[in-house]
Amino acid sequence: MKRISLTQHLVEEQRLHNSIPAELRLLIEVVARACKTISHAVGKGALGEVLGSAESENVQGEVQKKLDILSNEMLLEANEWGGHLAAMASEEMETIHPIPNRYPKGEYLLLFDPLDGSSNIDVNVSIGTIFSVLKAPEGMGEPTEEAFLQPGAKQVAAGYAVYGPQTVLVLTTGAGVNCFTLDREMGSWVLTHRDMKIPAETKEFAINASNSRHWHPPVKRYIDEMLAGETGPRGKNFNMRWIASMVADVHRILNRGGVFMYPADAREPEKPGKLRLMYEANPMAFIVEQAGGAATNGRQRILDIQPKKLHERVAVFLGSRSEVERVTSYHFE
Ligand code: AHM
Ligand code: MG
Repeated sequence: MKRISLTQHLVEEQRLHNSIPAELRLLIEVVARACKTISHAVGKGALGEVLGSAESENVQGEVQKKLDILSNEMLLEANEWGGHLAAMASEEMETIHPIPNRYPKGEYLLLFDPLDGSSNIDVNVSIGTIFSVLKAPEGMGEPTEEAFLQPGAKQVAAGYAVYGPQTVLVLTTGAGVNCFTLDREMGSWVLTHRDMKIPAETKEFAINASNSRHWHPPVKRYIDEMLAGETGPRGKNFNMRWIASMVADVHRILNRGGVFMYPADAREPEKPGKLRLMYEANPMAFIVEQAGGAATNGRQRILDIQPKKLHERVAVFLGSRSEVERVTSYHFE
């Protein structure tokens, strides 16, 4: 197999599509390098004394794990000094993180969920990093939270890493989706899955069924119809998977199709769903659409939503196009 490194791929994409200027390439490479460092820490587990809770909560009121905080620091440190960013924002930080004055500033904004799937950290199940890249608005002086509040359609790049049996990095810059596998001996990212496409049809769905008593009628109907199997209205049997790490569930769907759901439900109407728009739903929606799939909040394309605040939550239905269209249409009946 001829090995194509992440760097070579990014340089060639720039030549082909003119979509990855040098600063953006640097940004992606720095994020990828930080993911390598996180992967190493995750892989050490108990031996690195990195498991368990830190004695703190994040802005969402969730208890932070030691690795949540470590991963956040690794991403901040890696991305501060390169001159490619104006500011960063993270699930683990209440406010934005401007680039310190001692470093030059660039034109990009980086958002991330440093370690997604926190409940899986201590039990050796796949977890990952999700990131989203926006351009800072023209003429922006000191970066503010408002600068980040752009619809997902404005993303110039998005990606995620999965720390699982293999460490992989999935990336889009708006010209399809490619996957790189970390060669752990060489320490390099190697292109292993080119132009990934999600099958339009599927027989697999992912949802946390323990919340079913809170679901709204369109979601209940959609799931009930699938559970009814061959003799029900769908006329076929469905299979269910739930890893509780969005990165791992989305990665499965990117490889073999499926539909992933974290709906809003009858609890806390001011908090639609669990997942966050800016650094979970938007980057995943960008990737899924670039792979031929679809992503909505049940009523609207996720990438069209105008964010109102940095840590805003959103309902998520994403994956195989025909299933996302079906469950979305049920919301209008
Ligand atoms: P996190 O960012 O705090 O890890 O939360 C997000 C995760 C997603 O990765 C996953 O899909 C979901 O939460 C799992 O939720 P649940 O605990 O309801 O299974
Ligand atoms: Mg998360």
